[in-house]
Amino acid sequence: MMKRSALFLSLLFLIGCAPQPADEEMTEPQSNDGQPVEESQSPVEEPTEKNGLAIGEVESISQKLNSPWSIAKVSDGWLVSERGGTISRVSDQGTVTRHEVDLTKEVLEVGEGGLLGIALSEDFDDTGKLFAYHTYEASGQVKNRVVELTWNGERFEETGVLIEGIPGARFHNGGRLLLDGEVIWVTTGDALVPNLAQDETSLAGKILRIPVSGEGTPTEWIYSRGHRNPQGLVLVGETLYASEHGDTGHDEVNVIREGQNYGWPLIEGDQTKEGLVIPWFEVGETSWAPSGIAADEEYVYMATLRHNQLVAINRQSKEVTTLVEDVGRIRDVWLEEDSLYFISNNTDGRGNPSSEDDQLYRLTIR
Ligand SMILES: [Ca+2]
Repeated sequence: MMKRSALFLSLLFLIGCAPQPADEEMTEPQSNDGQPVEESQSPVEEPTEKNGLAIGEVESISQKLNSPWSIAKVSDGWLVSERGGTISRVSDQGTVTRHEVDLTKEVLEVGEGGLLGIALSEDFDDTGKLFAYHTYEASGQVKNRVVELTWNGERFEETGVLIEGIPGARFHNGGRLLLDGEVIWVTTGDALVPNLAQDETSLAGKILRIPVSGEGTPTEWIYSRGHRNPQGLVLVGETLYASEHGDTGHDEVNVIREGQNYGWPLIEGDQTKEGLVIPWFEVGETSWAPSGIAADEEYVYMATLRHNQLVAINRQSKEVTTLVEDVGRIRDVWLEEDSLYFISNNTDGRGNPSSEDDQLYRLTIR
């Protein structure tokens, strides 16, 4: 990992100077050199102490995932959503079994859209119930919806619809889900129409809080507005964090509170304007394209796409610690006991995949 630092810094410089056509897009070759990961051949090393974290070696758990987007732990392994419309079950031993999802509306895999976030009910192992966010086409327009799925032992079937008609586009579809008891949090993108993020009658550019019962109307579920393309969500204690892509650099992590306006497109990054909330954290001039996030008492852990890193942001000092920087783009992260689990995202046309990509990895941090 250390040997690549110089290369990585020069790449960062190149990326920083290049035009930035789409938030997640890579404009230069990545530090990922296309070779299979070789941890298994390395001797076991002592963890590296860094800013209070004991960082172990990155371990590849499973390989050959197809454009994975979100991960969720189940009792005997993992569920991984894949953009084309499948959900892969990954066993604790790393065996991948890919399953179709029976939907009443077809998944539209376009640009950044497709089958995106999944969120499992707490009793998933008994009921097989989960929620999923996916892009679809309606009357020639790109839209997004959140559906309830049930695992029937062989496939995932749509067993309910929570919300439909969320504005979509080739880019900026949002798509992260977070289930917390009887409510589900949903991030939506501005669907490439920035002003919709300020429009209180539009579901675009919002964070929604939807009762699982479906009670209420969609506009009543708008919890916060002024978001460009939020891609990560995590609740730690009472604090809800969301990661979000800036226009050119200035990606944000916000602490989300009810009724607040997070500024897009009126302000970006640390610009200020009365009545608008400035980010809890922003990345500066160079795009990171943050995606999934996880958190504990001390850190927010964040997967990044353009930045090709998994980072830990100290919740007090906001100091950033690089945890992983040599697997290419990273889409999602999950914290489980002493380990972070995360997925690369090199197979969706924007990365530089190895023959084993995409992969689910594990990193011990304690
Ligand atoms: Ca903002």
